[in-house]
Amino acid sequence: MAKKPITRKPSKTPTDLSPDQPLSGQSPRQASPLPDDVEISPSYAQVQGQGGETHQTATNGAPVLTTQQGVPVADDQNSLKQGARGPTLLEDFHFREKIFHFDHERIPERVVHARGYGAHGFFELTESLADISRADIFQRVGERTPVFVRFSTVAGSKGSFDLARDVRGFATKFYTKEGNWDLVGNNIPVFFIQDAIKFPDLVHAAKPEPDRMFPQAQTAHDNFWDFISLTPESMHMVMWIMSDRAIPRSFRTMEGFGVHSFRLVNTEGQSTFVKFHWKPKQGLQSVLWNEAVKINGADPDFHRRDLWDAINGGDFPEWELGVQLFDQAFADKFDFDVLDATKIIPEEILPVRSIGRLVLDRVVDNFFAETEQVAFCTQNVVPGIDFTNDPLLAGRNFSYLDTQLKRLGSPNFTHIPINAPKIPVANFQQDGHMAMTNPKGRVNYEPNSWGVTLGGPREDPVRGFRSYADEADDAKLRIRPESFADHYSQARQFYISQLPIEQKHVADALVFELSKVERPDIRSRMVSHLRNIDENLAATVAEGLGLPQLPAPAQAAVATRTDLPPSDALSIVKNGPASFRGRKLGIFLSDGADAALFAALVKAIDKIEAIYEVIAPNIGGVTLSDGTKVAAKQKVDGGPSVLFDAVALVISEEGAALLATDAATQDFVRDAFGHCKFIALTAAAQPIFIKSGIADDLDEACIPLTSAKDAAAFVDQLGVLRHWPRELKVDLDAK
Ligand code: HDE
Repeated sequence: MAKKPITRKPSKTPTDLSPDQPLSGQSPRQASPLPDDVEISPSYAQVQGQGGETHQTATNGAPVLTTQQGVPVADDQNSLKQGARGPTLLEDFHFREKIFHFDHERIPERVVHARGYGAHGFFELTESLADISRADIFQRVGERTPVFVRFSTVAGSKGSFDLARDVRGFATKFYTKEGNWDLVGNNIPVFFIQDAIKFPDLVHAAKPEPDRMFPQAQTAHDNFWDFISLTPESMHMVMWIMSDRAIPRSFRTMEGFGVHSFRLVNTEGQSTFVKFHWKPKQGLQSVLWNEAVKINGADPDFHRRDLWDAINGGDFPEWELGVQLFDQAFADKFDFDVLDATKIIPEEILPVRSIGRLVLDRVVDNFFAETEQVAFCTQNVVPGIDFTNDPLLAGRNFSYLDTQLKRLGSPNFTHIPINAPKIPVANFQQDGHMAMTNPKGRVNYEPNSWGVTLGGPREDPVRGFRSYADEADDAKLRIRPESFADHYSQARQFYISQLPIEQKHVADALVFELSKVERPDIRSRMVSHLRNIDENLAATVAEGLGLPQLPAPAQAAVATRTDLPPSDALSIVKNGPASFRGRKLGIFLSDGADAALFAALVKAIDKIEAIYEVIAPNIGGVTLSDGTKVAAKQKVDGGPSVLFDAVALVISEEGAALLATDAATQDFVRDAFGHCKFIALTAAAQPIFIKSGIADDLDEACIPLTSAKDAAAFVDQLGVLRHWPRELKVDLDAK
């Protein structure tokens, strides 16, 4: 006799909090709401009615689970079998469709910038550019334009970690009233190469090596440095990626740059060159390399979680859009070329004029639909914004459309909501895979004589986009102009603009990366370039690598200029935040911890609109000295100090006795100390510092917590973020 088939009933998970629920272990603005229905039910499945029809309703009131054809499903747990133990039947169209769809869920990841994270927001014009550009978005002060921004790393694949040492993409799609404008920039204002024809080689060299397919998301390997050491034009970019710009604390604490010189064109057809800048209102902030490595293990999603939490907590990240505007006569004064994407125009020479603000205030509803399918194209410009002859930009204008077809599979990728303009589209393009917005009527060509109502859209010579009438009359050549030949002067300018501690980080990063390079000749060749940038830097790196002797300087097409002055705008530390606002304090509590001190810390943190998270010996939380229960956000070995901008240890004697020998706790304090963070500690926490071997080294940024006043004073200092003098004491490379 056939056995009775086993069916699984949907189980219920209780959603109401137990009455003795402890205090939350994190700032309330960060806490995510509990779902009101966590029942295992069909409600997560596709419930969107096409065109607003009402759903078929199940007996419990939820929408009925259906196939893609809308057929109601009775059993989604068991495939159709001949008898309880099979065979499984081919006629099971529901099972077939479900698996078929699943098998096709993935689309190719981006060939570069695969790992990214996006959010919605708006751009608000604060200063009119009407005299300089006819672009609608730059006309009316106070007007808001919807935007979608995607941040990314470059080299790693989609599942790689966030804190790779890498350039970050900063791509913005402006849904303007005259169509979509995409400003597809990076967090570094220059690029590795001057001509797009070298891009495939650059990317091949940076990605995992093709035979072994490692290392993932790292430039610390032979192929990358081999290519770079043979490409002197990369040297300015190398200074930037070896600086802490390549390990930002958060997307919110990075600058963004359009990199190329673009043009703005006004109603008279006059052109002004422009370089675009995004300046974070949050101030610049990066992490240390040792910290980055550990964050990648503790929370590979550190940057996406940070953006998600900030926006959901109501702390909307904001950037100013700035422009550097100049004309040909100004450009001609430089001995470098403004068409060369390996050069900047220092802000001290041409100040950045702020014309608007970007606010990100809404996370995506669906990662795939929005962040994964968003298709940026540098050639998406609007009337009033135009290209220059930067040869890198020209290559990009070709590449991005191509890549969208590859990834999204159809020329109709513009029909996907995240890519569609928010204004009507009218043309005679038609058909193709997955065409979603289809023209009606008989006429699909022009010119036609069907009249205004039936004949469809027409060109508008006045409103329409007209390319700037740039004149060119030259021979066809494969050649790089002389004006692109100086590869070292601005690299040097960047280096000398850094504070000593930042210069140390550049040297450390070079030593780290080149120490992973197996071939000594490549290491040495890199040092030969550094000699053209700064002799001290070259000597420090050579020593760090243990080179037997300094190689001769690389041959330079143009000798390095040593008269370019330092630029404060290039330092991260000089452009840090005004306060600890929006940053995260980790409060490590133990049972019996002083309730008043904890309350004082929380109060001070709330006052400056920062956030906190409680770390405890276990996730169940702790009971404070006054009997209050506090839930933990992190168990200590899941919440290492690298996740926080500063830490406070409010520990009781009994807590210290329990924790002093715990390896995770010791790592917590040693890392906070080694990473130059501000640390507050109760007297009872001392045994932890003793056992961790740092009790004798505590300095003025390790602040004793005895009273509520101490807690407030500690929080007041946190805007400095790091106690840099400590680094020189804890790092072998500094000795
Ligand atoms: Fe890109 N780049 N790129 N790039 N790029 C892509 O387009 C390319 C360059 C940048 O969040 C690709 O949609 C070439 C500079 C960002 O979706 C591809 C060259 C800058 C993003 C492509 C460059 C960028 C991309 C891959 C050399 C800074 C991510 C997927 C001429 C100004 C956008 C895609 C997003 C993505 C080509 C150089 C920024 C293959 C040929 C310089 C932020 O089309």
